[in-house]
Formats: sequence, structure tokens, C-alpha cells
Amino acid sequence: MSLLESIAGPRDLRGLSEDQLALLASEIRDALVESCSTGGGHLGPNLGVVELTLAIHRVFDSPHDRVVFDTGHQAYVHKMLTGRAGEFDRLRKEGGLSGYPSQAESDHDIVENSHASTSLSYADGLAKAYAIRGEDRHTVAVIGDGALTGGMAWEALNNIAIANSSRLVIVVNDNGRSYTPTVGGLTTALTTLRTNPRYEQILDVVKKRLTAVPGVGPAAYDTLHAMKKGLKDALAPQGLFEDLGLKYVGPVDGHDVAAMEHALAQAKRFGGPVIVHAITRKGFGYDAAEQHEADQFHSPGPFDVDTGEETPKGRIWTDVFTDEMVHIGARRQDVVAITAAMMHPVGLHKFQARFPDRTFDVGIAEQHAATSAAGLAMGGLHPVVAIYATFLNRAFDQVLMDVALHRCGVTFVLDRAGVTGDDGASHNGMWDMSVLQVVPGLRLAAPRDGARLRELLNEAVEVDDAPTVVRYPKGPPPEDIPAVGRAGGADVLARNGTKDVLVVSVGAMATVAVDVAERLVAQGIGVTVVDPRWVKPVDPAIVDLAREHRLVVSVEDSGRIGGCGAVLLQTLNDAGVTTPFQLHGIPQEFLGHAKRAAILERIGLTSQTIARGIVEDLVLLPEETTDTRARSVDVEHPS
Ligand SMILES: Cc1ncc(C[n+]2csc(CCOP(=O)(O)OP(=O)(O)O)c2C)c(N)n1
Repeated sequence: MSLLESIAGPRDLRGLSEDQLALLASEIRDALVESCSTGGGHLGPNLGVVELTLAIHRVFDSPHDRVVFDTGHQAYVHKMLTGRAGEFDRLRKEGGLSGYPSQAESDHDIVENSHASTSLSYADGLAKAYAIRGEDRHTVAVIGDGALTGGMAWEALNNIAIANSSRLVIVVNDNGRSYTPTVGGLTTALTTLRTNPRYEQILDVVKKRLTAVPGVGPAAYDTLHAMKKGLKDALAPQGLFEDLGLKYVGPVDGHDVAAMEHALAQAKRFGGPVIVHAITRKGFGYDAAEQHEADQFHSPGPFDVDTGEETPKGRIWTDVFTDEMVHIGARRQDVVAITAAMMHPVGLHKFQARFPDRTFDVGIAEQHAATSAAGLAMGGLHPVVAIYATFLNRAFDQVLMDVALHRCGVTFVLDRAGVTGDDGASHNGMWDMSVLQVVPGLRLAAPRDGARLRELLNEAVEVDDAPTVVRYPKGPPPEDIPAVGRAGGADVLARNGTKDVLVVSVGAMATVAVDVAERLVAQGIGVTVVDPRWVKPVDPAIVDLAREHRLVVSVEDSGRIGGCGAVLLQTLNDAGVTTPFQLHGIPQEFLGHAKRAAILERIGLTSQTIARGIVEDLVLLPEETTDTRARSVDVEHPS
């Protein structure tokens, strides 16, 4: 039995010797590499927190003391140390371990949200609650330097600085990187703390002097270290945490378990909020990760353990965007690009390489990205803000009030929209179509394939008096689906037989919609499939088409409530179109992790289920068009 297998919970760590801890750390690393090599996962971040997590679990008593991981992608080691090491062959698989902390899995997990920069606020609340209830419990928040670039983290620090009775220890896991190196003034300040030679020299001198004095040994040195006003900040007046009034211990070598334990124990004894600044290396201990230039294996797909070669992914939607942005950038000097700490994942790296002065990585700061984009637009540029769909939620008010109210021409490009699957509830991009519907003036495009992504992106950057959004899913785009006709600004994808069913297909659901049509036609049912391309505002041609058919069916991979189907239904109602309506979308639930296809199957977003539902409904409908005021709409066919 390996040492790791013998660890049933944090208490089993207490009696381990230094050598055993080193052995355990290496077994953990092997297990991490093994598990991620087959199913993918957040390898680099977890390799970097092995010792830090061991130290936390030896100094604190989880789950009595609470450990909150910011973002939660670096909690694999925590899972292994809290009785789940044996389940890593089912990491991120349906029914297996979640890739993030999960309350359903363990009492040791508390915060499941994988949106960054929230840990300090959760921890602030927890620590205040325990203080008010008179409970003798500590709260530990682990936050990366990347997550520390998010505004919420600073709102929390501002409050924590005056929460004197909070037993709160903040471990800053400083590896200098988000995916790519973390950028901004904060990073500069952290680097200064980390590398100030004057400080290192003085620390060394103090250490030598103190230990040389008879009767005054390492203990006195430690006391100095633990002084309320940390030694570090006494000597480094630029100390950014001290300026906020926060106690600071560090920097500590985050790969030295003993040093980490020492610092954490000091912080624990202090009794109020303390920051422990740990310096770590992302990917530590696995060469292929440490050497990986783009993101040190932040979240690789399956790879070969010996070579570190990832299984090729093939061309994905993001790649289409990447290339088109470079063309647009070459043609339009006024187009600038913004990413919130995800240059490669959202595909702006080529634009950045070609136009470095027109590319901004703002850190994990989606709210700032949106309002800064408004400023750039006011200043005469056209910003393209590329983020994952789920993270746009953060910036809703900024899109509404700062961009739309001011009629700024800003294009938001939402990648990983719809069901993403493996990363669970907080990563599914199923909210954007609903929340954006309420923004006056905003235009929303959903491309069905690569050709439409290029086309709609080009149309979007031409709009200079309103926000535009282009959203597309994770994974590979389908083969291009040609239009057979046009109705208003919408593409007609199929037109067969009598006008029984109008399928309004949103974005990437086109493949499903066309398949639905084929199934219906095979049963002698007449179908029109239309892709609005721009789903907001509703195209009047779709209203007219709806009037002519016996049944309207909308299909989207976004939440059913308030989404494209819901708004179309409302628009038809306002226009007096009474054609029966079937609305297909994602049920408004927090979907557990599983493969995208499995989730779509479960929620009925497959052609088979949709076609069956249509046939069942049609049987119940009268033969003729239900709306007696129906008038004919000509579908233009390309010559
Ligand atoms: C609001 C939000 N935006 C973007 C992301 C995507 N994301 C996940 S981890 C990460 C980088 C985190 O860096 P850091 O906190 O330093 O942790 P590390 O991986 O370096 O240990 C980013 C940008 C996110 N989870 N949440």
C-alpha cells in the first residue's frame, strides 16, 4: 500500500516525518500526472500546491477549520488528502469526482464556485460568522496571484483589514502566473515583495546577528518574524498588504513543507487576519509542465506522460476566431482586443503577436474589461472583448449601464457558450442568452458554423453605436452548413413540403435542427429551418414565417428562461401570431459535470427527442395554419 493510500483524512498527516512527507508529496505528484494524462484536468496549478496543501492540513483541523480554495481548480491535492485519492481515475467524469470542490463529495469542501476571486469574501463571511457565534474555528483562504487581480478580492481585503477578530488566514499562492504570467501593477508589487534584494540582505543580517547572540537563538528571530507588523513590511515599505493594514508573513518557499507550516502556525496564533505569502512554481516537479511555455499545463487535455505531448484537439471554434481577428486587425487599425487573463484559451494570442500595442490582458477582471472597453470606444476605437460565456455574468451591469446606455460600439465575443460539460455547473455558458436579452440596443449573433462566425464577427465590428455579442460553443465547429435561401436577415437552411413546422435554430444548434428537419421530412411533414444569425433583435421576417406555419419550434443551447425562444414567443404574442410554439433549451438548473453529449441527451437537446416531440404535437393540431390572418412570405433563393 502506498503512503497516499494510507491517508484517510488530514489527521493521518500529523505523525508523518519529514522524509515521509517528501515521499507523500512525490506520490501525490505521480497520481496527479497519471490522472490528468488520461482525462485532462488542472495539472499545473495542482502540482504547484502539493506542499502548501500538506502544510495547511497539518496546521489546521479541517473540516472544523474551513479551507476555501479560490476558483477551486487547485483543490485536487486537498481532495487526495481528504479521503478521495482512490477516486482520481473518475476525475471530471459523470458520477465521478468533480474538478472543483464539491459539498456533495466531502465535508471538507465548502465553496464550489469556479469563478475566480471570490474566496476572500466567502472567508470574510465565514470568519465573521464564527466570531459572532463564539466558535473557535479558523478559516483559511487559498488564493492565487491571478485570482488576486480580480476586483472582488480587493473589496474583500478592504473589509478584512478591519475585521480584527476574524480568525482568517489568507494564503497567497504566488506562482507569478494566471494562465500566462500575471500582469499589472499588483504583480509588480508582489514581485517587489518577493525579490527585494535589500530586504533579503537585511533579513539575512538580522538572522545572523540574532542567532549569534548568546541565549538569543532562532526563537527570537521567529518572534521578530511574528511581530504584529511583519518584519517584511518593516523593511519593505512598499509592502502592499501592510499599506492596507493587513498583517503579512513571508515570502515563504511554498515547496518547503516545514517553512510553510511554520508560517501558517504563526498566522494561526495571531488570532486576527493574516496574509501568508507563499512562492510556488506552477507545474512544479513535472518537467513537461514546468517547461510548457503557454500555460505550464494549466489545464491540458489528455497527454503522454513521458513526452508531455498532448493528444491533438483538432480545429475548434476558437481557432476560427483567432485567425479572423488577425484579418480584422490588419484591415482595421481601430480594432483593439481585450482578454481577462485568458489570452490563449480565448484565442487572442495571434492578434497579440501581430498587434501587441492593441492587445490588453486586464487580469481576471471582466467588469473592468467591459467598462474599459466602453472608454476605448468613447476614445474612438472598436474593442473586441473575448471571454468565456459564463464569465460575462460578472460584467452584466457594466455591459448594461457602462456600454449599452452610452451606446458604445464594443464587441463581446463569448467562447465556450452553451453546455460545456466536464467543468460542471459554474462553467456551462448557459446564462448569456437570457441576461443579455434585457439590454436595450444590444445585438446578439449566434453563428452556426465557422463561415458564419467569420461573417458575423465582421458584421459585429461594423456596429459603432451599440454593444454587439458573438457567441459560440466549445469544441470543433461543424462542416459549414450552406443556406438554401434568405428571409430578411436570416438564413433559410431547409425548406421542404407544406408549411407545417418552422424550426428556428439558434447558432450551433443548426446541425440538430437540420437533422430534425430530415427526420420530419422522412415522415411526410413539411419543414422550414431558419437560422436568424442575429438572434437579438428578433428579425421581423421570422415573425412572418411563424405566422405561416402550423407549429413553431425554437432550439437553443442556452437557458430556457428569458432566452431566444422565450423572447421570440413574446414577440409573436405581441404581433398577434398565435401559432403553437415549442421551446427547446437548457432547463434552468445547475447541471452536474459530464460529457457535453451526455448532458444534451439527458436534457433532450437531441434531434431524435425534438423530432419525436414535434410529431406528437402535430397530431394534435388542426390541418390548416392556425392563424387565419396568415400571409405569405417569400423566401428568397440565391440565384
Ligand atoms: C471570473 C473568472 N474569470 C476567468 C476564469 C478562468 N481562470 C481559471 S483559473 C485562472 C487563472 C488563475 O490564476 P491563479 O489564481 O494565479 O491560480 P494558478 O492557476 O496560477 O494557481 C483563470 C483566468 C475564472 N475561473 N473566473
